[in-house]
Amino acid sequence: MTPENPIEQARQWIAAAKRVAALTGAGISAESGIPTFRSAGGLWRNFRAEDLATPRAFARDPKTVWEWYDWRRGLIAKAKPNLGHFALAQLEQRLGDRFTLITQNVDGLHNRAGSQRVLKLHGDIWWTMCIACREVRSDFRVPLPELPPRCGACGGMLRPGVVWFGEPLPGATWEQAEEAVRQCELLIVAGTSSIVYPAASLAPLARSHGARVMEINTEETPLSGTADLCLRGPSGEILPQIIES
Ligand code: BJW
Ligand code: ZN
Repeated sequence: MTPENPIEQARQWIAAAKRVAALTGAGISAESGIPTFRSAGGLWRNFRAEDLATPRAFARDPKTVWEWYDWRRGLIAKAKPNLGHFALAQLEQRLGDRFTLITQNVDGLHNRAGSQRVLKLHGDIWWTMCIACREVRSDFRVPLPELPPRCGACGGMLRPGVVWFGEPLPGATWEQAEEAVRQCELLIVAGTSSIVYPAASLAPLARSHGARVMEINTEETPLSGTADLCLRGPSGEILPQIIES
């Protein structure tokens, strides 16, 4: 059932909830000019993003995978957070630790919008990890001087500090995300196709613990049928309307 005024409904739910969690995906950064994974603009040199985001692709051809990440790092470095990112930062300011932001994105735009506590389920594009000594470091250079880059400590090959298909999510981060979702009264799911697991299991987990689930997306997703409220449109327009006091 669609309420008469879904924006007003969403505002009321946010105002009434003691604890709120939000799960974001690539769509929230689309209005910052960053292509999503499964849109037409998600293609790079005719590769599908999903075929590059795998340990197998990296083992076979680390240079090509790094070239894709280097290209994305360049786009992200030039991009600015949009009104959707800022609205969620504002919600954190208002609710403090009664709000948890969980993101699948690796672009760091939530941090740049002012969000202080961000649970990054799929890592961060500005982190590198040495495949030999496992050291994780931040590296903000764009472009990187050498592809693939090498570890300053041991000379081993570095990989992007992100989570690829078939790899486990960072354990502590995932546990905090699950806990926040179990505790919340409202889960806002914005700009994700809701097809990548285990992130996509957070909405059903919220519902099974009695929370309302609100989806914000320009298109229908597998979540739409079970969400309590679907707001159709760009998150950069909708989030400010439902969050601004
Ligand atoms: C807008 C908009 C606007 C556009 N406003 N909206 C069943 C259960 C559990 C697991 C599996 C399962 N079946 C298969 C699996 C395995 C797999 C999986 O889920 N596969 C599916 C594709 C079926 N999952 C995994 O492998 C995960 N690991 C795992 O399960 O480990 C188990 C394990 C345990 C112990 C030991 C070993 C293993 C890992 C998943 C990692 C995903 N990684 C990536 C790459 C990250 C690095 C990088 O960025 O390069 O994460 S893939 C990619 O997809 C990226 C994203 O975070 C993720 C989700 O995509 P997202 O954000 O939803 O983007 P899009 O493009 O799909 O959607 C954008 C949406 O925005 C669209 O809906 C638009 O309409 C919308 N939109 N503009 C609002 N302005
Ligand atoms: Zn090393």
